[in-house]
Amino acid sequence: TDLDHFITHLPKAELHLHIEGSLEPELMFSLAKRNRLDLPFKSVEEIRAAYNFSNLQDFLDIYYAGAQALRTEEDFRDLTTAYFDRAAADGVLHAEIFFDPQTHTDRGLPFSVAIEGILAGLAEAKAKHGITSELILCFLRHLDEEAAFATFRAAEPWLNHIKGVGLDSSELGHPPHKFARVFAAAGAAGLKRVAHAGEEGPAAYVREALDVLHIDRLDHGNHALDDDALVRELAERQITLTVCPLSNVRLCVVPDISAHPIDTMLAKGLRATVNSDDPAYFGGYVGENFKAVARGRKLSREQLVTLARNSFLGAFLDDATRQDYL
Ligand code: ES4
Ligand code: ZN
Repeated sequence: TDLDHFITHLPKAELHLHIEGSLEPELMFSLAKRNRLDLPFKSVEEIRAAYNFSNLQDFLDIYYAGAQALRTEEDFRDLTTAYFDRAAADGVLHAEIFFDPQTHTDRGLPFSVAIEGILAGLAEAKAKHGITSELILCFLRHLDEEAAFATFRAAEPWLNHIKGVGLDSSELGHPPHKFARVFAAAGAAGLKRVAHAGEEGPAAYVREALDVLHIDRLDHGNHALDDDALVRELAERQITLTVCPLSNVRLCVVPDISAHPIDTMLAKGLRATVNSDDPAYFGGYVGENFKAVARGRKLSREQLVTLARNSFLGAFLDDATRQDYL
């Protein structure tokens, strides 16, 4: 349709994408075969049938299990190039992607395997599609602060290739302040700081992410809407929110797409963006996320342009490159 064409060709940046969450069942199967692993599933259909979540933890259990198929640098490179092929088809010009090193180092892979494979994929995507990218290292918040520090130390040889740090995994019970010191160390090392907050957690976690972690960008932020003073501050400071509509539906953060607050966020002056989170698990890449909210919330072309433009305003680009994209 005309709307689909408009969305596909809208230049956009993706700012919230877990590379491990782009592992499609087909690739999971072929990696398992290549690595001679036994998967707990007999078919691609069986895998997809298991993707029936009702909350974040149900999803995370399956997401961490799926990541076990990733064993070699080549696996991480293939994962990354597959994502960028999809992104290119969706009109993505720039992507800032998350990776979860602890998911891999905790099962014995060296830190180098994941990052070197991903970096090879990023270089290939630039050569093949011209897509620029940045890498954001996420700490798993269900693990302790010392584990996060150990991960930060392991990343040291690659800090020139890492734009920022993030915070993901199980939100409830793991408030941002748990990682205050490692975020301070990352800031002192010149890294950007982002954090998942207000996905399942309360507005108070968003407040902490701002005041204690000193985040440069907010991942999700849905529950910030419960606190008017917080919304006013986010709007005043033009903090970018990386919103993930299909993820929100699949993890029951919102009841259905017609109830998604994306346009409410814009109306309140928030710098909201549309992103795909874990597209292999949630039913669509960034273009599908745009289409879902465009139809579900009857968004105007102007609102769609604002959302796409916000992605470049919120990207960690230098001023000259940002101007080129805008
Ligand atoms: C995630 Cl949707 C979501 N939330 C928190 N942590 C995550 N890791 C991967 N996807
Ligand atoms: Zn996420």
